[in-house]
Amino acid sequence: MSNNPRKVWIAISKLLMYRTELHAIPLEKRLLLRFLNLSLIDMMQFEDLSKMLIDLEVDDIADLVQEKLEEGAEPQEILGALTRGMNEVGRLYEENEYFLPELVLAGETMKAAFKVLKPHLKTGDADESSVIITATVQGDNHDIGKNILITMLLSGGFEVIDLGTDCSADKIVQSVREHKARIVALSALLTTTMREISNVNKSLQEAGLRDSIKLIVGGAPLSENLARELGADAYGADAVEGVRKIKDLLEE
Ligand code: B12
Repeated sequence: MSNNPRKVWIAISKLLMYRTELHAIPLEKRLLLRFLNLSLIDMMQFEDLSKMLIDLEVDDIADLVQEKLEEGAEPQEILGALTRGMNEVGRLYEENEYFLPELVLAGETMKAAFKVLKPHLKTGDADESSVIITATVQGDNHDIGKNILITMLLSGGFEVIDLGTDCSADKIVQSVREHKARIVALSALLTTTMREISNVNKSLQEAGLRDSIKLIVGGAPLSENLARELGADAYGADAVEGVRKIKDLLEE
């Protein structure tokens, strides 16, 4: 057994994964689901990257991303493949095939891949430098998507103040005031806490700051309609759309 705590954690997670695979779901359903999903992924580009994420190969994924970049792959395509893998991890979790240890490892695997990809993501130069405040809403600790958005904003020439995860409306209001921000970009991944967005909207109104900022939101459970319903000015389905919409909002 290794003395490296991270390796021990990975080994335990994989053991847990096989244990739950054996008990949780009837074998034939599991095999059919896996066949259908992996077949779909097979038809897409860079399926080896998606599969490596699904298989939680945290130690090897950085090398594969590097290899793809050296072969001339577009960083956006690599990001797309990683996101498809992540979506499949989410589905496996919903189907009780994966559990919390696998979600944690998937997060670590995505972070390892993204570390290599990060310097290659470019969105063009912003002609206007404006402060953007980013945060994940209160009660929510997911930050991988938000951090991708931040990287793309920074590489686009924007100034970003990141308030991290599980962020209260008060902290956001305080930061808008302090930095004279023009954009607040909120991430929400949980249906249970996504309504925090309307709390932030309300707190900004009460502080008399709502008219001076634009509120954009993103995250898996949201949609254009839901975003509007919660009081946002815009919704971004992914980081690329997010950056484009932020540029549009700044021009309004
Ligand atoms: C990794 C992960 C985790 C990791 C998070 C690690 C981290 N540092 O972020 C850990 C293990 C901590 C975790 C914990 C939990 N998770 Co979780 N997690 C995931 C998983 C598998 C992937 C999320 C992710 O990183 N995706 C990849 C990134 C790139 O995508 P993204 O976040 O959607 O971001 C993109 C866009 O949405 C958009 N975007 C995101 N934010 C913003 C913001 C703006 C302004 C804009 C414009 C765009 C934008 O751009 C991004 C890049 O293109 C998802 C499943 C899924 N497919 O989403 C579940 C998922 C979100 N988790 C889920 C759950 C239930 C939990 C837990 C409650 C589990 C538990 N029992 O404890 C806890 C919650 C803890 C908490 N309080 O937050 C559920 C939520 C279900 C629901 N309907 O609410 C999901 C959907 C899994 C599932 N299918 O059931 N999780």
